[in-house]
Amino acid sequence: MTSKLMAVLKKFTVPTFVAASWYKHDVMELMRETLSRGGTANLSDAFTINGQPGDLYPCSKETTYRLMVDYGKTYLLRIVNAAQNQDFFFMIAEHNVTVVGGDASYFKPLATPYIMITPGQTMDVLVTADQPLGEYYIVATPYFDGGADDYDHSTATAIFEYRGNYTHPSTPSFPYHIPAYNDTVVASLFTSQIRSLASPEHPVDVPLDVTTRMYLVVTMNLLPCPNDSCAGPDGYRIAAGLNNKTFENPGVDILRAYYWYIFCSYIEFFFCICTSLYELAFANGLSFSFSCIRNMSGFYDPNFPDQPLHYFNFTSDDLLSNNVTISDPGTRVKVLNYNDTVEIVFQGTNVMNSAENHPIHLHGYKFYVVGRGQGIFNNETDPKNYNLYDPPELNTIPIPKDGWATIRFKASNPGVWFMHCHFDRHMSWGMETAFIVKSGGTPETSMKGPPAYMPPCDLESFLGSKDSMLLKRG
Ligand SMILES: [Cu+2]
Repeated sequence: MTSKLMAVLKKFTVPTFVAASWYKHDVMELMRETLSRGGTANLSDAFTINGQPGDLYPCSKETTYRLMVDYGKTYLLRIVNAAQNQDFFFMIAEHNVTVVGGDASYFKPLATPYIMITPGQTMDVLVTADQPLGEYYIVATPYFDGGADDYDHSTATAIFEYRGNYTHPSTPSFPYHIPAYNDTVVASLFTSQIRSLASPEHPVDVPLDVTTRMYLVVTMNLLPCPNDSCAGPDGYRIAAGLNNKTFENPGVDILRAYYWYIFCSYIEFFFCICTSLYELAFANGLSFSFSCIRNMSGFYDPNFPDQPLHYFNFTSDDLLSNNVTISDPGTRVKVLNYNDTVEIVFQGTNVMNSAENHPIHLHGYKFYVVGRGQGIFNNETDPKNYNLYDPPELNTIPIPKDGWATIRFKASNPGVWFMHCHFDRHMSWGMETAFIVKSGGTPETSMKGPPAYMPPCDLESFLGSKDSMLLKRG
């Protein structure tokens, strides 16, 4: 089966379907406004497939994307969800697809009438043009399992069009079995059926001896706002977090700060510090202070917690009090040793009645998803059901609404790696952290240096050019 599958995959160029969000206004301006007000995010005005909203919108019928196909042939399609805040059911009317890969990993072939794909995920599917000659809609339609009715209800379409002599319909066939927009059962069923090939050619390498265990509680949160003037509940600022820690973007990116910390020569490093302090003092008329050294070298804290400070009934409908909603902002990272074997249990919550699935994405790695389930993770019984035989190897995994998911990976890629919810609004509100994976002691196991075009170790790059006190002084 495996070699046949590979032969099929190699035969085709890959038509790609990128589902995305579309806004009438400048999306960056909308985001800036949302963050300054502290309230909810704007909804998109449309979804698109390959840049076109499709026939269900009154603006793009002439330019709706069409995939021309020949009867009897099998096509490999690559589906990408690049939407900002929206999961999709993706389907082709009257055609099943066979999912064979995702996130650049092979899967056991899975025949299905629909896929559920979250922001950040990619999936590779085979589809055979075996229906009567005609035109069939391809749809990307929202899957939304949140409590509030605050999602873009529209559906993007493309067309799967057979070549040949036939009378083209005035309207292509539409999928008649689209799951309900909030059907958590079918969405979860699809995700839970994905398996690695686990073949001799493509074996799995699941870490079995875990050295680092983390239990991360995924929450929506609130932060106090001066004079209760924000647009969130009761004048608070809407935030989000992992283990009640809301990630704050540092003034200098963590990778650069970390690299300078370990690689800059001492002379160069102290030259930077001294120059910075001199210039700062000059700019502000301040006296030299050793506390500046600590602040300037402290762009992040290596104290991201492995577990929440407080355990509570994470999926309760009564999680509205400040002791569970208010989070603790900061730039905290988790430091791993080279080749640590890491297990993370992500626990979904219903804090502020905001339970929904969260597509968690890790940079720099693929991980094995060894378990998923509903409710609160039980650390005695649930691990007994882990799939260590053929778990999917992914880089993005939807954490089920009011449920949990467990991933494992080996920290064999040294560097600084972001991990975040792939709903942009949640990421903007702080639902993320970063891993610093230390080098392994040899050139082959060490983080590479910055590219030649990186700015040198000077004051502006140290402080961040826009926030540089020097520029303000000028
Ligand atoms: Cu999220």
